[in-house]
Amino acid sequence: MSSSGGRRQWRPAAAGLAAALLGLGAGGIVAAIFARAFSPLVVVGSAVIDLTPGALKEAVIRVFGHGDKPFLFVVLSVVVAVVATLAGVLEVRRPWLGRAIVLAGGALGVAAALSRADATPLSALPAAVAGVAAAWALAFLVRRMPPAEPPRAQTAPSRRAFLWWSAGAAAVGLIATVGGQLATRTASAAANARAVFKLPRPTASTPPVPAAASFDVPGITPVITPLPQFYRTDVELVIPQLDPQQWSLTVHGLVERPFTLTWAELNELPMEEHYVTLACVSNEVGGPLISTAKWLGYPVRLLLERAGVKEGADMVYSESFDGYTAATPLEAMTDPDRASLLAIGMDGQPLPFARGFPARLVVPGLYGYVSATKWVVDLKVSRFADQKGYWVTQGWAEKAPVKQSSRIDVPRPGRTLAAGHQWVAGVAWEQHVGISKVEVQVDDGPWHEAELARAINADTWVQWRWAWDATPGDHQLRVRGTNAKGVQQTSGVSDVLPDGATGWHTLEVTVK
Ligand SMILES: Nc1nc2c(c(=O)[nH]1)N[C@H]1C(S)=C(S)[C@@H](COP(=O)(O)O)O[C@H]1N2
Ligand SMILES: [Mo]
Repeated sequence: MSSSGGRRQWRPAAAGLAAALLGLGAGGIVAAIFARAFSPLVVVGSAVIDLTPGALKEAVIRVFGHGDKPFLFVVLSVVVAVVATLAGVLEVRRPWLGRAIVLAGGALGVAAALSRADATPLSALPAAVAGVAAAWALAFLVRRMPPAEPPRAQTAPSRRAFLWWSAGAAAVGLIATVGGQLATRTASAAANARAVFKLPRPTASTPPVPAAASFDVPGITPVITPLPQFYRTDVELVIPQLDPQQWSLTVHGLVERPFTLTWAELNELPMEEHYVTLACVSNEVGGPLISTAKWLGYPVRLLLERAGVKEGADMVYSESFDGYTAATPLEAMTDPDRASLLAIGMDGQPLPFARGFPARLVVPGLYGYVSATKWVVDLKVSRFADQKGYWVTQGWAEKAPVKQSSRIDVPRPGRTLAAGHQWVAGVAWEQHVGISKVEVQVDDGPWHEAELARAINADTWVQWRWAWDATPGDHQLRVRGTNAKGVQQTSGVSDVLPDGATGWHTLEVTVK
C-alpha cells in the first residue's frame, strides 16, 4: 500500500481532488462577482465547443440532444479529476511538479476566457484565481500528509488531521461552486430588466390561431409549441443574460447610411406579429428540432431600407454579442412578402433569455443556422463571396432553405395499439411554401389521403390526421406530403449534413 514517495496511495489523489474542488469553487465565486459566464469550467467548455470539429459536434448533439451540455460537463469533470489526481501524486514525489500542472490548468482557463469574443481583462480572473487557489491548496494538503510509517503513537491524529483538511477543502469548494452558480443565476441586471419590460403592442397584429388549425387527437403536436417544449440549439454554454440598456444593433457594411439602434429606439418602432415555424438543419426525418411560435418584432426589411443597401450586396451577416454568426440571403430579408423580423417577443412575452433576449432574428423558410441569430447585435450587409457564417465554416451549406417534410406523432413508434379505429396524425411543413396534401401508407398498401387542418399561414407547419382501421399484426406506417406548388416530398434519403435531411418518416407499431 505504500507508494515510492512513502505516502499511502489514496492520499495524494485525495489532496489533488480536494485542491481542484477548492480552486473551482473559488473561481466560481469570483466569476459570480466579477465576470458572470466566465467561471473556469464554463470558459474551458466553450473553448472545447469552438475547437470541436463540426461533424463531431453534430454527432454529440444528435446522440445527447438537449443533454449535450451536461455531457460536456461530465467529460470535463472527468478530465479535471484525472489531472488533479495526477497532480497530487506528482506533487508528493517532487514538490512543485503537481503545482506546476495545476497552474498550467489555470493558465489554460485564462487563455480560454480571453479567447471569448465578449471577453474583458476581468474575464481572466476566475480561472486565474482557480489555478492559484488550487496550487496553494495542493501544497498545503501535501504538507499535512502523514508519512507512511511514522512512530505509532502519532499515526492516528496526524492521519485524521489530513483527512479533515482534505474533506474540508473539498466541501468548501463544492459549497462555493453551488453558491457561485446560484449567485450567477439570480438578481442580475438583465433579469430585472426583463422582468419589468412591457412588450409593446403590435401595430399589425395577426388574428388568433383559428380553431380549425388544431385537431382533437390525443398526442398530436400542438400547432403552437408550448414555450418550455420549444426546441433549442445554440453553441452558448451558459444562457447569456444581456442587459437591454447595454444592447444596441448596428446596421452597416454595404449601405449608404449605417446606423446604430438602441433598445429604447427599437421599442418606439411599430411592431408586427407573425406565426413562424422555426426548424434546425440538424433535425432528422421524424425528429423534434422544429417548433412554432408567435413572434413580435420589427421587419428587418425596414432596417435595411433605412440604411440603404448598396449595389452588389447579396447577403446579411448577422452577429450575436459573443461572436456567433450567420449569413442570410439578402433577398430573404428585403422581400416584403416574407416576415423576416428582428424579434423581441415570443408568444406574448419578452424573448426568454435562452431565445436571445433582448433581440434575435427570425426568417421564415430558412434553417435557423443561416438566419435565426439570437442575442443579435450586428447586421452587416455583405456578400456571400466575402464572408461565411459560423456553421458554414464547419462544413454546412451556405444556402439552406427548409426542406419539405412530414412527421407522424401519433401513434408513437413501437406502441401496441388496440385493433379498430386509431388516428394516425402529425404535422407537415415547408415553411414559406405551404402544404397542400398529406398521405399515409400502411405496410406496402395504397396511399391514403389524410385530412389537413387549416394552416395558420404558409410559414407554419400544418396538422394532419388519418383514421386508420387497424388490423391485428405488426405494421409499418409511413407519411409523405405534397407542397402548395404540387411538388411531392422526396422519398430520397439524405443526411442532415450539409443542408437538411430528407426521406419519408416511417415507423412500426403492433396491433393486438
Ligand atoms: N447566438 C446564436 N444564435 C443562434 C444559434 C447559436 O448557436 N448562437 N443557433 C442557431 C440555430 S442552429 C438554430 S436552429 C436556431 C434555434 O433557435 P432556438 O434555440 O430558439 O430554437 O438558433 C440559431 N441562432
Ligand atoms: Mo440549428
